Amino acid sequence: MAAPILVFGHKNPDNDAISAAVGYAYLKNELARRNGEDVVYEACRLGGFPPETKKILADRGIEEPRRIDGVGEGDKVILVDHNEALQSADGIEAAEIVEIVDHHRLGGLVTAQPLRFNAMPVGSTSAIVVREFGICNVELPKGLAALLLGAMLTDTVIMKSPTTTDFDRKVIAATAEYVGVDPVEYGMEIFKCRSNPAELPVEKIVNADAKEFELANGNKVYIGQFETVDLQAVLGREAEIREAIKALVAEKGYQFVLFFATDILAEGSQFIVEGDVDFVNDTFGIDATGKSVWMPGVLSRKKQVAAPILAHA
Ligand SMILES: [Mn+2]
Repeated sequence: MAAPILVFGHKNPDNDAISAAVGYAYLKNELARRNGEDVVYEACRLGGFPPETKKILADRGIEEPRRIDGVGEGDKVILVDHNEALQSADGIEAAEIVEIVDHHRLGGLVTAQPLRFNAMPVGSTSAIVVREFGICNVELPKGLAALLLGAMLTDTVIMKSPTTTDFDRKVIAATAEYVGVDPVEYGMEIFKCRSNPAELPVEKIVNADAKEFELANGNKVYIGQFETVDLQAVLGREAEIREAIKALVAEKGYQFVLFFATDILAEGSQFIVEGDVDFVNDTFGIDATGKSVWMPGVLSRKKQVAAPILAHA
């Protein structure tokens, strides 16, 4: 048998990146079996587990996806929850991308071969994956449904994020009913099983959910988000966080690093910026020079943070 087709989400994987990969690999294997195709799909991940993902996988008896660091010539891959080379596996330019399932902006990857590209402007990749089970008429196992539901709830911040669409609300409601849980209660449980920010190493806070982006001028920036039910515990570490992101600016040559802690209960985020702070100040009309700034209503990196930064000339 040929080598497995690798299915993976972005670097510094969040709950959606890993859950969507596990769910989509399962669906593709079921379809391959149905069609008698001699091919295997393997869910992988490009980094450590978020605590909630590890817990749901264990609770539901689902095998943990293997960690890979890079891909290369001859590898066939399916990208989920991203489509930008900067956020993908090292060596992605040499691999063959056979499919993409995503809910982000287009970020510049070029392919040699035609591919299946399933993109929707919705709250999570996992919701697109659940929809595919329905379209393909493949039964979604309850444990996998619980995993994907968890990812739909973390990616939409329990449906509070402005990225949440009617489609997301419908898929979440139907999946929660199928699993037999209340979606809001289940979502709160998931957020609470994240580690206490007072006890985490500062690198984990800064890098847990961070992505690189390239500005129009070719410079790279790093935008990290930490979602929490305990904002004060994160802000108690502000000086350490500032030192850590200052070091990232120096080491990696980022134009700036923007770290923001999102309070999912108060529904807003606290910005901490190092590097070219003026760029961020201008983009948002704020003064984050040497001090952190509260941004009420800001919950989505994609829509409310990265998009305005990338649009800012
Ligand atoms: Mn996502």
